[in-house]
Amino acid sequence: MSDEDDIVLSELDDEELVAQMFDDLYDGLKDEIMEATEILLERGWQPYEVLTKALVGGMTIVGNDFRDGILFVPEVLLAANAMKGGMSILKPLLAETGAPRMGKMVIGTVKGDIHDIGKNLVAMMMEGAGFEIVDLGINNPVENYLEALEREQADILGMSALLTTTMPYMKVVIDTMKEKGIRDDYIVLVGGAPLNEEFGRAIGADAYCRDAAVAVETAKDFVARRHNQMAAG
Ligand code: B12
Repeated sequence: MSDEDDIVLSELDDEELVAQMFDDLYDGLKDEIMEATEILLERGWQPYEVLTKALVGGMTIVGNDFRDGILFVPEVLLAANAMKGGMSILKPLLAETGAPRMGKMVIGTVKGDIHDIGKNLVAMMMEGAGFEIVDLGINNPVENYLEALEREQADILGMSALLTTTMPYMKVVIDTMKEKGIRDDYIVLVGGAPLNEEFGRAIGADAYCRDAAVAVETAKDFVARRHNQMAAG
């Protein structure tokens, strides 16, 4: 038995508990994360504080190590799953307290493509960063995207493709948005292993994101810029 097994979460002070949550998220320990989330709430923490300081804080470390090749997909999925446990407790409370929303993203893998691991990771990391996610799943024709963007009043469209044969379909979606005069109403982010920055630019996306951590940073940047523009006039 390691020392870890002897830790009683409720006996840690707030600072120690948050540090322990960072470790537990990193290790994908869902039960521990849920218990610690409850403890912080009982101690009077606001749900939004628990989300940003404990869960998102921990997930940022996971995201950075994933980006830097220190953590790999299975570990990140476990961490994301642990985080989801904590979020399942906070979600109803956040809805009540009206925590500031980062924005809403519609995300899906394009028509003809069934790869969804990367998309799911992006969705989870974005959710962890405070974005609301509408996940359309795999194999999406242009109509699915357009319908969801309008229905959900989304801010961001995210498209994923893992095949060289399906990535051109992203351009079909963006071109259709242009035809309908709605392209500039949304921030369009694209990703998937075969893509690159040049491709993103060529098809008229706002940005190509090489991984989930970059997706979160990029989305935050664009949303902040949008808010500033709106404030300016
Ligand atoms: C797992 C996998 C599968 C699984 C998919 C399971 C699933 N549920 O997703 C299965 C076995 C089903 C599969 C099927 C096929 N696959 Co496959 N697959 C892979 C593999 C090994 C890993 C992909 C993956 O999940 N990577 C891990 C994730 C985390 O990385 P990621 O997807 O790149 O996502 C990250 C970023 O790209 C970015 N990102 C991704 N999406 C988005 C979206 C947005 C909005 C943003 C901002 C960012 C972003 O962030 C993510 C997280 O950091 C790749 C090899 C590879 N190296 O990519 C081949 C690969 C993609 N597959 C390939 C092929 C050919 C196929 C098949 C056609 C095989 C066949 N003959 O049947 C079928 C396609 C079926 C179809 N119609 O889609 C080829 C594609 C070659 C090409 N040039 O097009 C690859 C490259 C393998 C190879 N070297 O040949 N595959």
